[in-house]
Amino acid sequence: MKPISEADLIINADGSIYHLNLLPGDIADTVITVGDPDRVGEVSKYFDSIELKKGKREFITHTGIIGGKRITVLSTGIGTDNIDIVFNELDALVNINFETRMVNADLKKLNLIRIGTSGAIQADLEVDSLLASSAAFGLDSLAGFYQQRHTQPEKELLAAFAHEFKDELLVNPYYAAADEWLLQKLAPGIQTGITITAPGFYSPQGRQVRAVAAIPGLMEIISSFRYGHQRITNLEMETAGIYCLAKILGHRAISFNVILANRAGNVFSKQPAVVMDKYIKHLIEKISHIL
Ligand code: R1P
Repeated sequence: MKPISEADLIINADGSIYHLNLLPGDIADTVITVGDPDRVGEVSKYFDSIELKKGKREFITHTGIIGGKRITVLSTGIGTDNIDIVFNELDALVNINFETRMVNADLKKLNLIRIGTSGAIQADLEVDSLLASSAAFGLDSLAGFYQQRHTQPEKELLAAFAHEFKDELLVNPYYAAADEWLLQKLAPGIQTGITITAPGFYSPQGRQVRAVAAIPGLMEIISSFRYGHQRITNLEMETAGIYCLAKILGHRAISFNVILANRAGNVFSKQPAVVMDKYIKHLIEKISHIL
């Protein structure tokens, strides 16, 4: 094995990783990711103590202790292009020796837990409820740049999904599932479903403002899709990239979605900040007790 080059793995002059601005050792083995940089403090306010606050661009990190457990919370910003940066750099921080630029012999498995917001597409999913993504379809192109191996059942599920679009979908959707262990530990009692990760907020999620949609039937196609007992429950912009890269890099990941909108009923939460705070408190208590 050769050392990873200085151009492929950029380390800043102070020894920190290029975008996240973090040193190896700055992150805990359990990392909560949030989209909004302002949400980082909304999570870390529940820590008993905070040992580190760092940031660069939209990537704000706090590491601290809650109930004797070390936890990091980090903002990713919006979209799977940011997930590409965050997940590769988090992995490098724990699995690459920055002195030798060699991959460590013993690879670390991080627990990566997204606490995000999302819109439901099924009428029976209540606004202000919490959903854990059992799996996700990615309509973005991130997975196309990695050697992601779909199993035969996954290939069949993807083919059935793509078939619904006739020839209208100009991207190759991909599929990735949540970590089973994290689902069992953290998601009992929480509704689950397949999430769609879109490469945008407006037309890629079926919204019509002024720009004319290329796939006018997008919402109908995804909400009526059924595969056995499985259905698509919600739309957001990171989960498929998170599940795909976590699997490729050997980490555990789960994505929790606070349902702020119901697109079927055209309803949006009246109290998004209050609801988010409730679920942050609930999840952080669970994480600190169980993991
Ligand atoms: C869009 O408004 C953003 O909100 C959702 C989407 O995935 C996208 O990032 O998640 P966050 O609230 O975690 O950012």
